[in-house]
Amino acid sequence: MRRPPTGHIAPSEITPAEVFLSRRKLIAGGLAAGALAVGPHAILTAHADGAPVAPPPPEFKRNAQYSVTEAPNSLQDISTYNNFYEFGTDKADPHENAHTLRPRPWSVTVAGNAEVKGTFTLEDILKGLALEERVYRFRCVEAWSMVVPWLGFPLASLLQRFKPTANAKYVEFTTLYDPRQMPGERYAILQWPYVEGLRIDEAMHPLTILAFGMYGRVLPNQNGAPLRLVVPWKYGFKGCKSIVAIRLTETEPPTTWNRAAPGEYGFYSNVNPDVDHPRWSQKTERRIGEFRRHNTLPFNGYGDQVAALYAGMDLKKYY
Ligand SMILES: Nc1nc2c(c(=O)[nH]1)N[C@H]1C(S)=C(S)[C@@H](COP(=O)(O)O)O[C@H]1N2
Ligand SMILES: [Mo]
Repeated sequence: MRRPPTGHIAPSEITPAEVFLSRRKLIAGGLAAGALAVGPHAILTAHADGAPVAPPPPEFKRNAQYSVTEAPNSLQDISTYNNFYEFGTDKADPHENAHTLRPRPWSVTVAGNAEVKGTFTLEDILKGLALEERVYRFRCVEAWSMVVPWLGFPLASLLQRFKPTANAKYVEFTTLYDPRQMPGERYAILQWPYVEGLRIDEAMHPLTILAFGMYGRVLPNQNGAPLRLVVPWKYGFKGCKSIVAIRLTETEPPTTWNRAAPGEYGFYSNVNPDVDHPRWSQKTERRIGEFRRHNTLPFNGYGDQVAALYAGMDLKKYY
C-alpha cells in the first residue's frame, strides 16, 4: 500500500544520482538537460515515508568488504538530524535551511605539495571514479550514532591523481565560504570557513571516502552536498562538508573544532571509549531511532583495520 509521504524532504534534495550522472552523459552528447526533467512525483514515491528506498542502481555496487551488516538508519533520520553549523546549530536547522546551498555547478581547488594542482569541476573530479555504496557506522562526538549507506569513492583514488610530493604529510579540507548560501557564516559561532585535516596515511587509508551520495542518490544539501569527507573510525566532525578545497601540507593543518576548544577536540579525534570528553562520557552512544544505548567501540569498531596507523602513539595524549 502506498501512503502519502509524511516527511519534509523536498524533491530537490533527492535527485537520484543516476539522473545527475546520466544528465552529464547527455550534456556531453549534446542533448538538452531539460529533456531529462523528472517529475517530483516520481522521485517522492521512491522515498515515501522516508523508508529505505529501492536498491541502488546497478552501476553502484555495494562494497561488502567495507560495509557493516547493521541496518542503516532511515533516509529520514539521516537527512533531518544533522550538524552543519553553516545552517544553524539545532539538529533540525540544516534540513530546514540548507536549500540556499547551490551544490551545482561546483568546483574543488587542489593546492599545496602536489604535482598536479588547479581547480576542477565536480564532473572532472568524478570522472573515471567508480562509485561504491559503503554502509558505515557514524559516531558523533556528542555520543549519538547512526548507520549510513554512503555512495562515494576512496579519497586515495582521487589524491593519487594529483601526485602528492614527498612533502605532503597532511591533507586539509575546506568547506565553502559564502554567507549568502550559508547564512550561519554571518555569525561568529565558529571560525569560518570550516576546515578539517588528516594525516596523509589516514587520508590514503581505503576506509576513507569522499561521499557524493547516500541511499543511491546524490547527497541532500544538509548532509554536505555535493562532496563531503567520511572517516568512519573518527568522530563525525572530521567529516568536512561541501568541500571546495583540498590542500596537501607539510605541517598539521589547523582544524575548526580544535581551534574553537583545544581541550575538548584534538586533531586525531579517533573514536575512543576510554577518553571521555571533558563534559561527558564517550563509553556509550545513543543510536538514533533506537532506545537502547550501544557500547562505543575503539575506533568505532574499525580497529582491526586502522589501529596499526597509530602504533606506538599515546592516544590519550593524541586524542
Ligand atoms: N562544514 C561543516 N562540516 C561539518 C559540520 C559543520 O558544522 N560544518 N559538522 C560536523 C559534525 S559535528 C558532524 S557529527 C557531521 C554530521 O554529518 P551529518 O549531518 O551528515 O550526519 O558533520 C561534520 N561536518
Ligand atoms: Mo558531531
